[in-house]
Amino acid sequence: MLEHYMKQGSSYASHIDGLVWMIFLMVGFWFLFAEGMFFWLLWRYRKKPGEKAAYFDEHAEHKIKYNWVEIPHRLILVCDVALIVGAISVWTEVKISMPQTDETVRITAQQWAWTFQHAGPDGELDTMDDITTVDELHVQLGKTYKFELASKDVIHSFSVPLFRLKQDAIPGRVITGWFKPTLAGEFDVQCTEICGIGHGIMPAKLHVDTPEEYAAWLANPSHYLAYHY
Ligand SMILES: [Cu+2]
Repeated sequence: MLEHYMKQGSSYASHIDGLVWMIFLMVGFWFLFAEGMFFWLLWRYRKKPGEKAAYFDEHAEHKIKYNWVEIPHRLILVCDVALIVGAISVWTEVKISMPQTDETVRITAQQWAWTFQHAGPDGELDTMDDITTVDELHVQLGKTYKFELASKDVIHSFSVPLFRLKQDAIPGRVITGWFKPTLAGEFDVQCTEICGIGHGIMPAKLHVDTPEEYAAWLANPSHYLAYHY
């Protein structure tokens, strides 16, 4: 189960996972360090017969305080800078840049279904051979896709865990983005913005096909619901 969700299926999935791991390790290290110090100090300075509680001398202990406060703070600052640089570079790659794409797919969300408009055999959208499907997206392994995401009614969110891709669909706007599938198979798409009573039953299937599988799908119109025109 967990292994299924750990699969990375797009060109940028490992970069996003890298950021998540970076945060996990940084937070994990400081959590263990702080809790470890806390319990060690509790034990080390526990009550002992004949020992009186001592108070810090503000000036004499300055160097100790400096070391315990300043040094961890500087290390945390270095972690923060690394995280900010990593986050900006991954954000730019996934959400801002648009690489050279091979094909465009149009994704329309509505209460409560996904409509996918594929380019068809000619590779162009808005032509006679477009293929429109409901709750079933077909893409080819290794091709780079541009998507145009829209909503007919309320805010939805197009989420493909395999790609580590999530993008809100906003009524009145066409939001563009891209992905490049790197793992063949059948995977989940799910609306991840609560969009009404049918939100929970708004999944779709993503088929990442090899070129042969994709050609077979194109050649058999009974597999899809309707031509666009
Ligand atoms: Cu929805």
